[in-house]
Amino acid sequence: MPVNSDSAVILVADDDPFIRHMLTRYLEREGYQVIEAAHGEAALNLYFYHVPDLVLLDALMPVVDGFEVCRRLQDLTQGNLAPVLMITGLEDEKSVDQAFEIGVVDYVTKPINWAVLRQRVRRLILQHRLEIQLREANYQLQQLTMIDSLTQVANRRRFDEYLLQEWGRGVREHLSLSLVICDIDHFKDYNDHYGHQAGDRCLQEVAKTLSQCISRPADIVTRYGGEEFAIILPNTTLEGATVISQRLVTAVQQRGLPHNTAPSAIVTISCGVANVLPMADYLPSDLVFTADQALYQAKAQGRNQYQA
Ligand code: GH3
Ligand code: MG
Ligand code: MG
Ligand code: MG
Repeated sequence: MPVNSDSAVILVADDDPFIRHMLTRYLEREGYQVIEAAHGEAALNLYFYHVPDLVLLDALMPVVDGFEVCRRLQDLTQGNLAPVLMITGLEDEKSVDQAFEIGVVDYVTKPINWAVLRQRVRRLILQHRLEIQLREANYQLQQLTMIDSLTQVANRRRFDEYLLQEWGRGVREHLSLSLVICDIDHFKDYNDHYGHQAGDRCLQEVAKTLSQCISRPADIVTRYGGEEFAIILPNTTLEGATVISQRLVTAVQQRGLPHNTAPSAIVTISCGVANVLPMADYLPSDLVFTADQALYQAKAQGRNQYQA
């Protein structure tokens, strides 16, 4: 039974037109889609054009042989190469060792035993697809560990990771980095008055409102702590960060969530803004400290505002 005729694509590279034709006919009858390459260079180009599920690679071809094709594909795909099945007349120990060392996952010998070929092709494609699914699932899981389950914005773990990453980029590329820390005003009173569940809903609303205020793909809103959100703004000047901070303060105020025990009777936030040109001998925590100091100022000067 073929793996699945819907989409499995096999790249067949062989300089012998007769063998190539036989392979193609056989594999197409098995339900696969086949792309033919008559030499190594063509195989390299076609690989990136079609991104096949499997490569059937002749070992001996003029100019760029199968070993070299595999080596270059490994380099260019950085470990994401589709399985390569080598078809070879060479069965000496050195050739076999060399094939496996450069990342060929299996081989069949000429003259071709068609039943063996069919089974190997089937198994390799199934394995490859499972690996892709696993990789995708792992990626999704990895993403989940970076999201705050209550507010759906990035969590503290992601904050730490992203700040470090962008700090490093700032050092290398001499880009300034801004950070805004937002804290909900009188939030303890909010919980005391409306209850903890309403408090949670308020956090969700504020997170959503803050997220709507940022537009660059590199900017991220994170839940830094209980009722504190930190916004990382890579490659952003202090002026840029203050513009965004004002937008954040205004947006939450205009959202108009009732807060009867607060002086303004609505939910508001205070923000502290900081900006640095990252240096190898400073620490990202210095930026957090500066933003925190500014936040303290914003609270001291009456809340519902930002300070830099
Ligand atoms: P200020 O204006 O100075 O920021 O006053 P505040 O009351 O907001 O500050 P404080 O730090 O005293 O209180 C923060 C409150 O946030 C206390 C805590 O109960 C609440 N909080 C923290 N995390 C959560 C959460 O996940 N859900 C809810 N409902 N409340 C939370
Ligand atoms: Mg050949
Ligand atoms: Mg707080
Ligand atoms: Mg607060």
